[in-house]
Amino acid sequence: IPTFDPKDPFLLIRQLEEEERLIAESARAFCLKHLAPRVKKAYETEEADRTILQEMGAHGLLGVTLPESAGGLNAGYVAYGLIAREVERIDSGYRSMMSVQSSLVIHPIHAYGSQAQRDRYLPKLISGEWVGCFGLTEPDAGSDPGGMTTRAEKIDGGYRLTGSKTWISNAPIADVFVVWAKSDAHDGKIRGFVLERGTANLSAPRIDHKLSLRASVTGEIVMDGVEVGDDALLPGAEGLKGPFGCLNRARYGIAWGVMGAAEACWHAALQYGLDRVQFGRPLAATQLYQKKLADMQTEIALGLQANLRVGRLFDENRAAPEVVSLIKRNNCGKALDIARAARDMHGGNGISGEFPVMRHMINLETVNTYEGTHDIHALILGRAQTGFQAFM
Ligand code: TGC
Ligand code: FAD
Repeated sequence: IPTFDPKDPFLLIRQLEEEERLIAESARAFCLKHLAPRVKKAYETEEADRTILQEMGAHGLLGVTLPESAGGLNAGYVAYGLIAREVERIDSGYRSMMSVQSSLVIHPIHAYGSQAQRDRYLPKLISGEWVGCFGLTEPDAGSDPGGMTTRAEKIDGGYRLTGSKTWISNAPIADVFVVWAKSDAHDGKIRGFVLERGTANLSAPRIDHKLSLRASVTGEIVMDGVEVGDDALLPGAEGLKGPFGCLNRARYGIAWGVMGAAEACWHAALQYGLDRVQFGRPLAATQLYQKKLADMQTEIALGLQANLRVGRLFDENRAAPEVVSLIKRNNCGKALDIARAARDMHGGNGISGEFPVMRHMINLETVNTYEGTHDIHALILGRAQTGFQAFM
């Protein structure tokens, strides 16, 4: 009889290419050495450490899908997803820092940028020397980014940008800002611009009092008439397709990442149940506890298998945005359920920062919301089935 691996029911590991396995192992070793020791304090003190991106860069974890000629590893999207899973196994905030840098800043500059923009920004972003951020959301335009009011007005030799972005990961520590604005010179269409820290009238104040994702810093981007040259425009993207092309990749990475957080919660709950004795026997020997573990194991195995399939589709250029919505939505929702159950299974200890479960649970509230909320992805999938657009 074939043997069952309870931690890897579908033998995911054997479905990976050798290079993918090596990248995942290397990412796991990196995370255990560089991220795990600092996460508890970072979360408590709400300190995002930009040197993390430098360490990730030195370890080859940024921009991995880019060709080697552009400074990447020419690795596929499965490898990218496996890295996200390992990083988020430690903390969603660290995965956030990484996926913004790779999918939302490096990717658009590579895919939509001029050669001069690639030459200027990519080496320093891939090494992690420069930190990037991605400004789409505004105070009055979240789920509906087409309602943005940030404007790029044409001036002699460049553009003047006016508006504000909010809830922007990495913004307060960013050197490079990829921002999206409606451009008067392009019939009011949405265009991307690359701004640099230190430009006059550009600021990025920090958003304080976050109760979630505290190991990653979030801020605003305030553009009070920021003047940039023509060379700040990303030439290769027009309309919402530009930012969404980036979001497809980041959402896919999130689908893997949240399974890492869920696995961390599941494994913690399993260990806790084996160690903790009540009524004269380990909690893990009770039926209810085992049912919860079985549910976790099942949802994680299914979620990871779906991720692998979509990753392969990505590499064949066949991953439709809707299939990315499906795994982003489902995996975030399941991970949140798993984290909540794991928190409960730890009893009173579950609310302590000495255990990772409540931190993951609270982080996952953000991950379920950003990059398209759970319900927005339902509407994307509903539209694809019915042909009816139900957003408004
Ligand atoms: P809609 O009419 O559907 O589309 C407008 C144009 O965009 C194209 N498009 C896409 N292209 C590529 N990929 C996709 N996923 C695309 N979705 C749409 C579409 O083909 C169309 O093109 P064209 O040529 O016809 O103009 O646009 P809509 O305004 O009705 O959109 C509705 C909706 C709900 C789908 C969309 O706005 C949406 O997804 N809202 C969610 C917003 C969101 O995800 N924001 C994320 C902000 S960034 C972030 O959260 C980063 S957190 C990072 C971290 O810390 O990890
Ligand atoms: P809203 O759009 O106001 O939604 C509020 C509620 O209404 C949600 O439940 C939503 O599902 C529901 N809703 C909205 N529209 C409909 C509808 N038509 N039908 C039914 N229900 C609806 N953005 C960036 O651009 N860059 C970043 O780096 C970034 N990082 C973030 C980091 C953090 C920590 C957080 C919390 C957010 C970040 N975001 C970022 C913003 C994020 O993408 C938005 O918060 C998200 O898209 C939701 O927008 P909103 O907050 O305006 O909520």
